[in-house]
Amino acid sequence: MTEQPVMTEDDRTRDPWGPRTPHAAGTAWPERVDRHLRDGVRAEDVQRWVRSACVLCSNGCGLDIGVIDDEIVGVRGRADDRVNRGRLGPKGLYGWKGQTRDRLLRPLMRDDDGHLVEVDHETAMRAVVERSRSLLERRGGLSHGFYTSGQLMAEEYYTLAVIGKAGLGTPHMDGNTRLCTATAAASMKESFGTDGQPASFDDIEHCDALFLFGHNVAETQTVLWARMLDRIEGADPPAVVCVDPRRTEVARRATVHLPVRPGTNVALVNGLTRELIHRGAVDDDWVRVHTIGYDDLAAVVEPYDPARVGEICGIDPGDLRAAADVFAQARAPLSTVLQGFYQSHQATAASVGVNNLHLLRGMIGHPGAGVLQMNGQPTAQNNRECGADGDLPGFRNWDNEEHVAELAELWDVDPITIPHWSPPTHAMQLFRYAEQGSIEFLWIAGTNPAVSMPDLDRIRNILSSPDCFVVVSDAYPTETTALADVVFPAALWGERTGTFTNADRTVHLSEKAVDPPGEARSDLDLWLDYARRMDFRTRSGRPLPWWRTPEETFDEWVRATRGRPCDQSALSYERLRERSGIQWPVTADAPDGTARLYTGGEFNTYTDRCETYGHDLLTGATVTREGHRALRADGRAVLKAVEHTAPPGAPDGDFPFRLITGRTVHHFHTRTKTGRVAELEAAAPRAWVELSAADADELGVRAGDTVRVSTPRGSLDLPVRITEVRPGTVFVPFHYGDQAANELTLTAWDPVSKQPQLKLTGARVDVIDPENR
Ligand SMILES: Nc1nc2c(c(=O)[nH]1)N[C@H]1C(S)=C(S)[C@@H](COP(=O)(O)OP(=O)(O)OC[C@H]3O[C@@H](n4cnc5c(=O)[nH]c(N)nc54)[C@H](O)[C@@H]3O)O[C@H]1N2
Ligand SMILES: Nc1nc2c(c(=O)[nH]1)N[C@H]1C(S)=C(S)[C@@H](COP(=O)(O)OP(=O)(O)OC[C@H]3O[C@@H](n4cnc5c(=O)[nH]c(N)nc54)[C@H](O)[C@@H]3O)O[C@H]1N2
Ligand code: SF4
Ligand SMILES: [Mo]
Repeated sequence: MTEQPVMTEDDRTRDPWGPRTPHAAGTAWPERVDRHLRDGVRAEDVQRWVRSACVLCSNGCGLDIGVIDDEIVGVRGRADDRVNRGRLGPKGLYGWKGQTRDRLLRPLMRDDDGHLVEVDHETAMRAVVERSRSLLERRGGLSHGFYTSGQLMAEEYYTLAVIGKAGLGTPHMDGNTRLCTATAAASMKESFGTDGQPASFDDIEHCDALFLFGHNVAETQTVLWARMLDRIEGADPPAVVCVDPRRTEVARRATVHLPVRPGTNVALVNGLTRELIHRGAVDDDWVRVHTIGYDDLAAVVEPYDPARVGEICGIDPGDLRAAADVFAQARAPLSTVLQGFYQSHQATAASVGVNNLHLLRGMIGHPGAGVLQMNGQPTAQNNRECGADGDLPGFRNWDNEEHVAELAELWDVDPITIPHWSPPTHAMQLFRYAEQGSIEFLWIAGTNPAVSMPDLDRIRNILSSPDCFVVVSDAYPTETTALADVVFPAALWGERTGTFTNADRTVHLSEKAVDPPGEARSDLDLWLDYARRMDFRTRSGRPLPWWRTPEETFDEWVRATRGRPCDQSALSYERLRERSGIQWPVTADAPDGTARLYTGGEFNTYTDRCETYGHDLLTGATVTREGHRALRADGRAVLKAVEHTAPPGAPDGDFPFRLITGRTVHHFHTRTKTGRVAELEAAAPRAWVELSAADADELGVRAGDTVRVSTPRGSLDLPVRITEVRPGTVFVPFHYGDQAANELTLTAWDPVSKQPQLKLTGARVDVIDPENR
């Protein structure tokens, strides 16, 4: 192999994707190594390069952390990594710099006057355990709730799942993954029987059509977009179809852009499905052998002719036909789906609709053809696999007694301890229980709900209520730690060892590079310490959990996956040190991992194997075990569709605009890291609102003017940017705690995945008289 040039000095904040390495269909993606070191540090000064992967999005780019004297001084992409072949984007290159500023160094506890004051770990943990014990005695496990993250490590989620389910016996446990990728999981469970990404990023090299449904990949997974661009600019480029109300960078490079009216995705996918059927593009033989539900599906979509879809979605019917032509003719279509679909009122139905398109053509499980129901956060997949989002570990079905019994056996506890009498509590319900007083102990780790949850005024009230004891572990002071009763300083990425899994099932090991600052501890250590003091025990009297180190925890976790769709039983830290990124399943038969699922057209829909018995996509009503058995899916994928319905909180006379919210390339979420990095902060220091030129004209405002954006929940004064957003729609980034988009959003969610509707609120825009500002 020839040595690849190392790209160092380019300013990746201005050129997020870096230079092109175009290549032809079916050929390997070339390497290009990106590196960034602290000012004044030369590569040869670095004493150690420590194996890791980036934790600033679900792409999971492999990288090495450069260390001098117990300090992180830079990062370098790993050329041998299957995900990025050396590349890093702006967050990956610069994000680590935020880890060295303003860290929480000691635990905090609220004193009698209501102030948060520094205490030692012993005092803080003793207070937590006392409160937890007394509640457990008085009220039982149901008084406890846990709200975590998509940014911790597999070892941490699994340990928490065991503590919550086998120690406390509470079903009140969820992640911010509910706001993020609950719909990815839900849509795959409905169609294929279990969670688990069918496709591989390698499919980008093989596809001849790329469909991006509500996914602004150019800004949110910059390295994945670089990979797509290298196909788009190479020989035999794929056709690109973009579904997004804004003319994003993806839309600019698309063959067809469908700028749908927010909240109408189901009408769109129904229209595309009908077009496939009417074009005779359905692979009848494949559908007959490998799916169920075709007749009902065809009946539901039939009324969605291009004219009607054009009207509902506000798009040109000719563009819908053009997009359908691309899908109908593709030899290997690859689709990605993300928040434009997930954070809406019919999220699961719309995302299942994309699965349907692939199933109808048998375009799944072979090179280039497949679906990526994307993740967003770097470790969202682990939260789902390990069961810290309420699901049972290993994609087990809470409604299946045998699955519960397997876990009881594994953990050596009575099956009755493991909550399985009702569906796990989803995040929005968890906060509702805290609001109503039934949850009196809430442990929050690795998330900042006082900025990221909808309807913030309500969330702040819940967190600051004296009736709920709130424990928060975070690395920085945040809007959420400010409302806590106890705060633990957390060790961050690079300061502890653990594993995480990206959006195409690739597991990486991230090794500890430096010590955490002050008294910061990993979430694993915090939860193990809590469990020891609570003295949870197995049936035979062994401490529960009985493991101590990250590696021991990982070995226990992979044991829990044996025989399940996410089987990682042949994976170990040792293997992960040999190879940069391995895709599960990893078994004795497939020790190097598995590129694609469902290659033989057999799905996880057997009643004894599936993760859910399914739902009515319209109402969310659950299907029973008997109902599922009667369907006789038995390894066949499930086709299902529903009518488009009007979204709650849609525009009306007082609030005529459609407000959508989302991301910008330079910041990650609530900016606790990226807001502390000079390069990224300078690139996007404050919030704004995007208006179309037509709406700006109508309102009589110019770029830079301040307008007031109001909804029934609140209002924000924001400077205007004029962009190519669809007229009638306005966009606000959600990153800024001091001007939080979630002051404006509503409490509403998809009936199946329970993912909140963060992408649509009726809003008004008023010009602020400069005199009265
Ligand atoms: N720079 C950056 N990258 C990130 C993150 C970050 O904070 N910053 N976060 C990571 C995480 S956790 C996630 S979940 C991902 C999210 O990644 P994306 O889903 O790509 O990001 P969003 O900006 O939330 O939403 C995507 C697009 O949905 C469009 N949209 C809004 N409403 C609708 C609709 O009704 N229909 C359709 N079809 N589209 C609509 C928006 O215009 C927007 O361009 O990004 C990950 N990567
Ligand atoms: N309006 C609107 N709202 C949204 C969205 C949207 O598009 N629009 N997107 C939603 C989505 S997809 C997501 S993913 C969420 C993200 O929302 P959040 O998860 O609330 O956002 P983050 O800023 O990533 O918060 C993570 C917190 O964990 C801390 N942290 C990082 N690593 C660790 C660790 O190892 N241990 C501990 N204990 N703490 C750590 C960080 O400092 C930070 O405070 O926002 C959701 N909210
Ligand atoms: S694409 Fe995602 S994982 Fe890769 S460097 Fe950027 S933020 Fe990190
Ligand atoms: Mo997310």
